Amino acid sequence: MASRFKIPHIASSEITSETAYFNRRELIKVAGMAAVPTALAGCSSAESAETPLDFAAAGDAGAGFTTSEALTPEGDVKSYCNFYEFGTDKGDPAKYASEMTTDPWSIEVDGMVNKPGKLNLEDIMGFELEERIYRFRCVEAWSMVVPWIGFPLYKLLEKFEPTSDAKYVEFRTLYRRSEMRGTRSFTNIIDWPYREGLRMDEAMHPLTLMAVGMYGKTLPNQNGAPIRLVVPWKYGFKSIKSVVQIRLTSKQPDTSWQALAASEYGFYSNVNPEVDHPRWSQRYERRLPSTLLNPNRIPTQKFNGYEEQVGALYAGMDLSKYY
Ligand SMILES: Nc1nc2c(c(=O)[nH]1)N[C@H]1C(S)=C(S)[C@@H](COP(=O)(O)O)O[C@H]1N2
Ligand SMILES: [Mo]
Repeated sequence: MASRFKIPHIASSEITSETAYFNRRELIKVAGMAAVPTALAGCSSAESAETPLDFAAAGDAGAGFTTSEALTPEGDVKSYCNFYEFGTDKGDPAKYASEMTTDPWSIEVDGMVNKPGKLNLEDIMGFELEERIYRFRCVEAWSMVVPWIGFPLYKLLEKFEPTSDAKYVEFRTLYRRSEMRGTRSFTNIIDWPYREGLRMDEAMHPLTLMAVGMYGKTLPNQNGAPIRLVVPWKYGFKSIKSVVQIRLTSKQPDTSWQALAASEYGFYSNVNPEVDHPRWSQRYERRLPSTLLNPNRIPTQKFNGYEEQVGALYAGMDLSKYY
């Protein structure tokens, strides 16, 4: 079992940076500059290279798959990020992810498939794109509503013909030290490359999205350009960014967060207000924008509000054991 004492600096650095972020926003308000876009408070150096996309409204998935809740302002989604390859502070990805080259790009798909192969950027952008407005809940208890643009993961997997031995899907992020300063840092805590996994039925579920854009445009690097996973009923860390490898396996894959602290980050990581993280409650979340004076605290919903769509995947499972 992973010891909690091995990793206290994660908790403290996250709490510190989060507090610093909220304080910064408060200071800006107090200084009477509330009209300054949030993006400027969080970052400023990253050049924005996003280009507009052609996409349809949510397709086969239908109405239950797109929420009508108010969107989180784009500036907050772009400036308050987790992408440890670029640092552990929430503002680091917006400052440093522009150092990552995202073109050319390819995803290798192998393992238990009849047709292993590769998708290049043109292939990736050739999928029919649709917009999905999803709630997104981080394990650290903040949340957002984001208009993603992408295609269901099952459409990608089908092209490679998974065999009947395929029970899980493993994902890996690009690991390029020269362009990812967080991986070179001495505060580096993750065993790179960043790895995540899903059970086959979770991967094939129509809610599970490969996103190539948000807010009508291609993804900013800090949000996982050129392509990232979005699994809206699971904690944010499952939604792996900047994916370069997809492998179909017969055994449950190891994930980066489990390797770091298996007692804190399980394989399933379904959003669940009834199962606390060992170090904090999961009953409530702070919907961004959230400030010290106006935390915008709301109750967390089971499966992040997607129980009707995905609850059956976990019928009979003890969710406090399979957390
Ligand atoms: N490769 C990679 N993917 C990642 C992470 C990361 O550090 N590296 N962080 C995860 C976490 S903890 C969250 S909450 C979401 C954040 O996505 P966002 O920054 O686009 O909001 O990305 C997830 N995907
Ligand atoms: Mo997260």
